[in-house]
Amino acid sequence: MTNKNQPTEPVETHLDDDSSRRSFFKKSALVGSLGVMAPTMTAAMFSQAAHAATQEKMKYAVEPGELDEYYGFWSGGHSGEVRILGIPSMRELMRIPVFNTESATGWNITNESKEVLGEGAKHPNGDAHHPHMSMQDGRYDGKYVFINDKANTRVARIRCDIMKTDKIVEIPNAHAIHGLRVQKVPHTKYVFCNGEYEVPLPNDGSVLDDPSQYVSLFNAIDAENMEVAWQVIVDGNLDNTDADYDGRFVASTCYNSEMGMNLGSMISAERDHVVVFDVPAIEKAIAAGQYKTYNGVKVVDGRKAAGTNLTRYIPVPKSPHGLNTAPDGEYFVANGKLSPTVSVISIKKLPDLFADKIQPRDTIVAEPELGLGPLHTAFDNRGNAYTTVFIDSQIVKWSVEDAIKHYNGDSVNYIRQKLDVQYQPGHNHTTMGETRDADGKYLIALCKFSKDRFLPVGPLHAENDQLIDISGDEMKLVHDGPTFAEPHDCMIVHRSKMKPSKIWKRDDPFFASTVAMATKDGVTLETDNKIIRDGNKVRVYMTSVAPTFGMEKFEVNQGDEVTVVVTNLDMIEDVSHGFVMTNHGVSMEISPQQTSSVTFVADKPGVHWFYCHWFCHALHMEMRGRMLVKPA
Ligand code: K7E
Ligand code: CUA
Repeated sequence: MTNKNQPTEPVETHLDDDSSRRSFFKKSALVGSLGVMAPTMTAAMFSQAAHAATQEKMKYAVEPGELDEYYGFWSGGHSGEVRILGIPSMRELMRIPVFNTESATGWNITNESKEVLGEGAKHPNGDAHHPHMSMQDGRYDGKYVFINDKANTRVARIRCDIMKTDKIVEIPNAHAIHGLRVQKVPHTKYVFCNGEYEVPLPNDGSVLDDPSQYVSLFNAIDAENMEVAWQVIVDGNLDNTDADYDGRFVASTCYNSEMGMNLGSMISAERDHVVVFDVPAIEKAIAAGQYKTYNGVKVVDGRKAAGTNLTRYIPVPKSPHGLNTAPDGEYFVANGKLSPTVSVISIKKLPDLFADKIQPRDTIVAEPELGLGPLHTAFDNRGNAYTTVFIDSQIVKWSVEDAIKHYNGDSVNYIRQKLDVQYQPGHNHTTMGETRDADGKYLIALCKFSKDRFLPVGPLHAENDQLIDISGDEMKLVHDGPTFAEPHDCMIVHRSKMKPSKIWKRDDPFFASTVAMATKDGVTLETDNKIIRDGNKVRVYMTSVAPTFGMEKFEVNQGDEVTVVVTNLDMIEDVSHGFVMTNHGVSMEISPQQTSSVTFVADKPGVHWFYCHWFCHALHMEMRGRMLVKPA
């Protein structure tokens, strides 16, 4: 299969070379059409056209000082973080470290972040794919964003008031958590996620090279306490997932029903499947004790051979990928990947499937053919679906209703438009499109390649998040947004749903353990600057008010384990301080009214300056002090 947009031969880019510039400009519809028309245009016509083009562009401009209409939460892929972008400006507003180590905020350096990371603090990496916000009755509630870590089989929760990760759970038994979505209705009690890879259960070394004993697990995590509520053993592996709008069904794609251990065997069968889970039936089975416990988790058997009523398997063309629920709650859409089609599954028919009144294939109500490599589908509020086709490098807009008519023998054309994107889109996402509030305004295409769209920056290229206006009859590409690894997935929430804090509250649970430690030491964090010695452990408590730390020096012995606790007494929004201990690999953020702490060993005798690394004041450079280390 070839790709017309993405030549595979190496291309040398010379910015001053005319031919490459011409091909670059050809990509721009505006310049391209003006270039052709210019000779026959009068000056007046030209200025009118230019004016119209400027007006068109202004529609999407967010002027300096103006605020965006939407928050976009972007998964940072293998950077392990989450980013917040404003939409439509596509400006990056914030980075939220999650599974990575981050030096500006001190993530995986401070004691507070290490407490969140737990055992996972030993993993400096992550692979964050699917960010999804908690919901009430199928609508975003602005409370949490959940995200998976495929690299280390974890799920994290971000608190949307402080925009910090506050819980991370490592999922036992499963291997490589991939697809993740939340329960939409009646509210997000569970976060659902898929173990993508197949391993023995338990994976303790007693079974090794015997794939007949491997399984994949579907997981439900309690969204409040972030513990695994239960797991379901399935046939085949699991890829992506989504939930319905009734609180009963969740569906996942499986691309390796063969349980193959290499590429050839994974793609050998003509059909794989979508597995549908009946959540209340699973809860009932657990309540009735029909489970086995592995590594402390209740596991039920949803394989066909188990003959339970917990799951049903719907065959679909081979190796499906994305699984998306239409916002009207009517359909699950499974995206074909190796098939040019997507399979539309009627959620209304699923109760009959579970009651064995109909066959699995009877739940499929359409199979529109969209192009090469359909991966993910997004929706507007007018009955249209938007599917990324990876190999064709396009977004295909299609009518769900017409696709159903076509499947029933009507010769209607269900394709509304195919739009080139640059290039190779994986996910796409519409504004509010995974909720009942889908508003059909914007679509983001998250493209894995960007060759020739941006200034070259070395062999590792930027990737490309493209903003598409979908409010009219035609999709219009309106913005290119270069991005660092990786434009994986995003979710877009209207700003009216969000209520982030502007400064910390002193009783925030994020630093409650540190407050408890201070209380035990008899220290009042808001007033005291004190050193507590406890054997060779030294706790240094200090305040900070721009531009000074409450302590200009402290003395310890070489080899002491030193914990520095800083409380930022500033009340002024945006006056964050930092704390860096020079030459000790120590840095952390202390935002207004926050307490942060860090522990390190003072292993080098001599004078070591500590300083504030968040610019806070005209005398920020002077915001520093000394640690005096007496030789052992
Ligand atoms: Cu399509 Cu990890 Cu969301 Cu990749 S999965 S694209
Ligand atoms: Cu405090 Cu810079």
